[in-house]
Amino acid sequence: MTDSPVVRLEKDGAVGVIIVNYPPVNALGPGVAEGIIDCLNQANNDASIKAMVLMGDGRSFIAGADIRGFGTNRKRLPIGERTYDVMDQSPKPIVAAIHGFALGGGLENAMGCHYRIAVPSAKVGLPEVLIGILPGGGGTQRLPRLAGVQTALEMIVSGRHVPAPEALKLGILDEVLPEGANLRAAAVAYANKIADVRPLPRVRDREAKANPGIFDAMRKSIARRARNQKAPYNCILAVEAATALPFEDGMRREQELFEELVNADEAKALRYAFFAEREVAKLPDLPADVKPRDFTDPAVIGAGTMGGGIAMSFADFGYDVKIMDATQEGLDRGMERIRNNYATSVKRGSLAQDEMERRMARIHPVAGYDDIKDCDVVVEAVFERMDVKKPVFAKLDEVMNPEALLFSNTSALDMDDLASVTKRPDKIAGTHFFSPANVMKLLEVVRPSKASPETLATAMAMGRRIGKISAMAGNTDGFVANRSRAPFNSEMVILLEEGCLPEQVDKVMIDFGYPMGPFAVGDLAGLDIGAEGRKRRAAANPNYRTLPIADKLVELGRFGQKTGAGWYRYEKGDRTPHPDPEVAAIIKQVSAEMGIAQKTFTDTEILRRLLFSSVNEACRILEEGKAYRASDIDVMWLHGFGFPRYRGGLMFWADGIGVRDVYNQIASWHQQYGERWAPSALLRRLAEANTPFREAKPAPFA
Ligand code: 3H9
Repeated sequence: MTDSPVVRLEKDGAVGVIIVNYPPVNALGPGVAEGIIDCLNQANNDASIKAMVLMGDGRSFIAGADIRGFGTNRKRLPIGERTYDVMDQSPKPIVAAIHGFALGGGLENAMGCHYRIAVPSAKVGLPEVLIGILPGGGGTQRLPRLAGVQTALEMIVSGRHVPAPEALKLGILDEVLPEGANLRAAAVAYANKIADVRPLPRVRDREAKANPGIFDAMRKSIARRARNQKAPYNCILAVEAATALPFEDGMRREQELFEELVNADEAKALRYAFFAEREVAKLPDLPADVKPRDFTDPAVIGAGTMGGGIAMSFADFGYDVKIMDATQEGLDRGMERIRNNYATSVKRGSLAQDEMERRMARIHPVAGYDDIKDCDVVVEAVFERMDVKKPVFAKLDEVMNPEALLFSNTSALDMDDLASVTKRPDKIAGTHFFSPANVMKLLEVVRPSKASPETLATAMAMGRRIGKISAMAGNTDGFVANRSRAPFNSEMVILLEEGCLPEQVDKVMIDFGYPMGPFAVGDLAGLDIGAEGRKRRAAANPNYRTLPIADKLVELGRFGQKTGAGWYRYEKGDRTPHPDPEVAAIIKQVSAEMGIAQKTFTDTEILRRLLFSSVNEACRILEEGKAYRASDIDVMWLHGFGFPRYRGGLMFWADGIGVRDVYNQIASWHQQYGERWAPSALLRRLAEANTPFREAKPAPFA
């Protein structure tokens, strides 16, 4: 029997098997809900069918509503006529048979069924909050009834994916099949077994009871991370409604709270971020048939902070990884640091002790090049200076299997120059991890001119295999992430020259949504590091805008947290930044010496001075063909710099202001401040045509 192109009904004895087929992940795209309803009705009208199974073809059960449909005019079925309503009315039992993912509308449909079984690798969840909405298909009313209010609250507010074995314990699933079982056969057998059970166990008929204090406690616990956002709070209100209202009224309340969110800026930005993160994996100018190479035996050179973090990333995702250092002492210290980092996670409760031991056992310290010569990929993470990296690459080229890929964790050096010391420039790329490398999600893959498509595809895939979001960047000074951020870093210090204080700028950026202010971040990273880069750039470019206040702090030995003083002062053993009158005095003195007039700034001015400078640089990066898309730069800002996700990213945020307003402001600052604010040619063109940044056509990748 074939009914709709995206959902079909097949008969298996007395069981009607309803199969969703909407590749790649069975989102509830056009026609899917209608198709399910149609099949349910047919099966209920067929006297030879005693029970039904709902399942998905291909990779997944149902991954949720079709996110592309939100914010469009696509009509939803009204309450009372949805799949869940038809399931509730069904006189015959329905079994959800889950593999892959049952997320959002997928889990909501599964909870509309009378029974739920799954394969062990399946995951279930209500991740709507992550795209700025709430479960709008009864999830906020059914999950508290099925799994208890506290569990539902935690799952809906976090949006986390719950593995099947845990979902079984939480009461969301009725059975998890043994490894390797045939899901369809097991589901049909299950349906036959329960075909005559009456009354039918409907989730809606259960009660959701909770201590009312848990809702305020949840609001309090998310206050910091959910600031400026509405969706997490509406999620809490909707679950609260499940405990206070009869089911039908709760459904209406859920709908009202959903409608408040779905077209708001927060949801638009989060949807944009979701698709930008998928787009960034696509490399449009590589041959379509290029395949990443499989790798099994990675090595990391350099056991410093970055090398250790990179080795941890491999170990965290199941790889055995070798790590070496120039000296035994460096290697011992590096292994000690890795152990301490894991131990901190164990102490915090985010890692189990036995898992820590398993991960430690995957990191193999080795004495020299001979021990890594058979590895298939190497990530070099030695000191960030060309004269240190070049001999390492020359040596690697000499000892490694000629097929091995050699990657460099550099944050700024010329990858073509580095590749030139080897006889395999086609097998070399940059892999720029962000610090701490085992925590930060961004991996910038830097593309030297001779890298082969396979090398680039493998570097991108390597990042994804170790839990990173890989983004391709051109081989330009600072690559894409740091280059687009550099003007922001200068502008924040220039603001001080004109009358701001570090704590004032930090407050504006925290209010905007950053987890920390940029001056506090500078203190964490170390002010001496930025000073090195400035010296190098000033030597290369006579027009380079120096930052005398920052240089003065470094001159005074104020390197940040590690010296107890930087932009802020720190008490011994405490990382809390305290505004420092000494810094205010230095700022005043240096500004006076520079003869710069002092003024006061509004929060909006501070925000725009920082971010517009970077928008302009991002346009230059695009016009030079150093990035594929504006949205790739947004992904880099989200995962490299902690830009607030609910604002979409740097360029999406700028689009919210409007390309013409951004251009006019930059042009006016160009008049006032000179060349550093010269608008890029691409920005001017976009403003003339009123084309949004996210639709900018960059030059071909160079
Ligand atoms: C919801 O359900 C609301 C309800 O309460 C009802 C309200 C009325 N829609 O990520 P991948 C695409 S809200 C549209 O690379 P993976 C994705 O863009 C929804 N498209 O695969 C990509 O396309 P392309 C709640 C979707 O294996 C392709 O599928 N559900 C959707 O790494 C492959 O995706 C969610 O929030 C979708 N729902 O991860 C789940 N899902 O190839 C969102 C995927 O053109 N999805 N696509 O780039 C995910 O988290 C992951 O995609 C998933 C698979 C874990 C399922």
